[in-house]
Amino acid sequence: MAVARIPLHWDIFCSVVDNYGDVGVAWRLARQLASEHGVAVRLFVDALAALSRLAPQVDAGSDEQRVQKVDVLSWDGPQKDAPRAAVAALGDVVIEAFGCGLPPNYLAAMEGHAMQPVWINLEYLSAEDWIESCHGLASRHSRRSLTRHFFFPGFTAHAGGLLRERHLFARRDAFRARPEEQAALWHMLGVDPPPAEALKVSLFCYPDAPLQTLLDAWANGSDAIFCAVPEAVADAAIDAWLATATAASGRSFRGGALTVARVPFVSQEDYDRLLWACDLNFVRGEDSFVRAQWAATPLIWHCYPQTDAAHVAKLGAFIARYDVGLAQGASTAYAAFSRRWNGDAAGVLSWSALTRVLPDLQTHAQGWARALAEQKDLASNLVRFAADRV
Ligand code: TRH
Repeated sequence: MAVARIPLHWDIFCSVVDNYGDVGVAWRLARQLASEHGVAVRLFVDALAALSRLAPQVDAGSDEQRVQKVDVLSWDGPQKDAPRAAVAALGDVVIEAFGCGLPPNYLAAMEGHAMQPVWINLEYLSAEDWIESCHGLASRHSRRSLTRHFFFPGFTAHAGGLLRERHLFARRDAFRARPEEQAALWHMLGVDPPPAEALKVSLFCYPDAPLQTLLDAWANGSDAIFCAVPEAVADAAIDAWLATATAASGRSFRGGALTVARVPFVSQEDYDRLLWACDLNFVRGEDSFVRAQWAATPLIWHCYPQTDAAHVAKLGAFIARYDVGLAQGASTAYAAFSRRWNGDAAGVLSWSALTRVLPDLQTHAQGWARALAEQKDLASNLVRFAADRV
């Protein structure tokens, strides 16, 4: 049987729409392809300042640089031509992240090439069933003699998988086994390590989350809560709450049973560690949502808000998969809390109901991560998908 050849040169184009998810996924994928699959990766990003927040080694002022085995290049988006050097050597595989479009001269070069690159549109993650029937489909370009393939990340074996590095679980478990590393993380974040009895929470959400209700419930409760909030997250609600709190130590503020720590926005690696250090993670969008699942602890997802409430359907599809095997009480409390957090009036933001089922959710999160990790990861699936088409 012929062995498929792994394509050696990959170009990834990413346009930053808003936030950090697009570039976060593209950067993670680029690094994994380069380090685990040994391929040469050029990552084109039109807003290097966004990338340099999650990857501080990236110089936002440099048009071309090599960071963690990835060639990072700046481009001006799909309306303008790419630098001539980029077009002179095309990738064997071209990933268009989230339908961002490709530069006109790059498209023309692809069309004119005897061995056309495999062109893949990497789509947004969804737990909805319909993605399975669209995953892998090919579509002819309307004007050019080119074919694009649609690749959907997902939670089942019939989709493209999730980004997961080879030794991720081993690194996570080693970190959790070493209290001194956890203490070092808190110090690096500018706060004292939380007391052992406190429930450690990280909070990454969109500004419209009903945070005030939650902060009040935490502050007025009887159990100690330590909540780490990266800077620029939920500023209005956090600032309003901080005005009622007293300064504790470093970046920490206390009010009732709640301590809020305003921590810096850190690199992707350190953000993983923050998720691993916490007992409950509030995450959002796409990439932090996946990372919290790999942390194998309970998570509350704030889905990227869409005007037609499509995010509520997306949330429902995720919960329908996630809660299989959860005890009835835990499933009800989890769904109600998650729905309300995402603006669905059918939900209820009951912290007391959620906190009662946290032990169940903890066990469940471990089983969920283990089962998901039995599937192939997204980068490996992409490599195979491309190899079958070169
Ligand atoms: O930033 P986001 O809201 O991104 C969103 C989603 O991807 C959404 O689907 C998309 O449509 C929209 O962008 C345009 O959330 P997300 O996906 O979790 O991305 C955040 C990235 O930031 C992720 O890679 C983790 C990283 N991060 C850090 O590296 N350090 C930090 O301190 C924090 C809080 C996040």
